[in-house]
Amino acid sequence: MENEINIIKGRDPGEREFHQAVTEVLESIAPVLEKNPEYRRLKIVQRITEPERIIIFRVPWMDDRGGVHVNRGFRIEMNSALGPYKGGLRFHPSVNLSILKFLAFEQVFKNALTTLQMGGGKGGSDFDPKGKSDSEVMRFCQSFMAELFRHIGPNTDIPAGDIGVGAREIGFLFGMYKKLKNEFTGVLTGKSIGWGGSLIRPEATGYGCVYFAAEMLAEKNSTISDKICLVSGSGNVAQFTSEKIIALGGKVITLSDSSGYILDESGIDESKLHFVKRLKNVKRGRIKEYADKYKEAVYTVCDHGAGYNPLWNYKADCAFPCATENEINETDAQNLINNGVSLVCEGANMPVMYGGVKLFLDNNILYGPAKAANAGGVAVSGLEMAQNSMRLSWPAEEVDQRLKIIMKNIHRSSLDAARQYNLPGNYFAGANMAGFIKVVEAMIDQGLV
Ligand code: NDP
Ligand code: 2IT
Repeated sequence: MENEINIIKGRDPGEREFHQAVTEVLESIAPVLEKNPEYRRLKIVQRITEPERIIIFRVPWMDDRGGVHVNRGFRIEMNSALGPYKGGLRFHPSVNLSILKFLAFEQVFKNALTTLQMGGGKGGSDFDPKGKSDSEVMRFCQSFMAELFRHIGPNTDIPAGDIGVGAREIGFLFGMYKKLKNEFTGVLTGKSIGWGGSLIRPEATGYGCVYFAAEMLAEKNSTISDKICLVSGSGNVAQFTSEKIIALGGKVITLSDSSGYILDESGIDESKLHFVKRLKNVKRGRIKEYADKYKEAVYTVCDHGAGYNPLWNYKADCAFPCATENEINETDAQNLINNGVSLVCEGANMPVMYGGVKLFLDNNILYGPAKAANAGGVAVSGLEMAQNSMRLSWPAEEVDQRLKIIMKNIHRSSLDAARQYNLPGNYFAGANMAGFIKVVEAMIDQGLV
């Protein structure tokens, strides 16, 4: 296995995040390869780590003062064994090929776990929507879609949102696709409810993450009720993770953005969360403003050079990292353990570094890995596609019920796979194995393509 990983690293040196994701998956599915020698003969590892297609393109756009800008657009079409490529678009200055390849790779197995018919993909741009006017964002989205439209379609590749891409961006992208293709189809998910979106899609990643945490706790005869929870981020996933924790009787005491975090030991209740939603989704302000408004909260500026994040260093029961990748290093993981945290459930993609993952597993922390725990978002995207195909919309209760069942099934299949390979309670290995086997069996059925 080490040899295979080294070949992948040597082929694309410098793709740090991609190598990290590949190493985590390949190390945990090693027992599956041992048991199935034909996977090696068929070069499954080499095939599954090589994207089916990568599209990179220029995105020129004009700001409100007439200044010209050029960004880079990407779409990684990773694997279509289980269905059309499916996965989000990220607009953030840090976006590069390595980050999108890691996200696309993870998406393949995540989508497999949902049991819906979706392959895996990811895309985006190094465009920074922060501080841009609505018209600048619109012009950027239109230019981005002016190239992307020829590569996607409702049966080919169906993008959605991720960091920096929410309902506003999906609307502008959809409008341009429709104009260019002269077709009103379900080519994007995360659309607004009035024109083809699904109820519960905005909530789905966060709600699903908490449903997954509740399943893990139920295994230990426990519930979310009265649990003190650390949540990072303050975007889509953090907001709805917090909303569901609060609804189930838990207490959320932190939220963050890339500038800093707030600690509110009295608990972020429904009305404070409503303030955060307006602050982040309408005003597009900073989390610091929470502490300006609520005097019981303390704001701490993020110190990137500190080597640890103090947000993860408070007495708590549960942690829900919902901001971005690699936000919990080994020191943070040890701090969480020392503070009595017994459950870590990932709303973000790959928020815990591999050293931290190993610490959680060694210390019997209930650890819900991203590809299982945050699969609720893409699962409801799959349900949005189903509703679009039928030209029908299901009521919120129905979508939520289906989401709950899907999260329950992902929890079960991860546990079952782990038990089958003598790793009881190891959701990390279990989710990787269950997702991997499903994709590989489909690849084998479909021949060498
Ligand atoms: P949003 O853009 O809505 O929110 C992102 C949040 O994370 C913001 O609070 C942002 O702060 C913070 N953040 C982003 N980048 C960094 C960084 N480099 N350092 C510190 N903080 C950062 O995105 P989402 O909530 O949609 O996504 C959050 C995570 O969840 C990502 O890992 C995403 O891949 C994952 N995810 C999202 C799904 C979805 O359906 N949206 C589905 C499954 C996973 P700031 O405002 O300062 O940038
Ligand atoms: O990481 C993810 O699963 C997402 N950003 C959601 C993808 C989707 O297609 O809904």
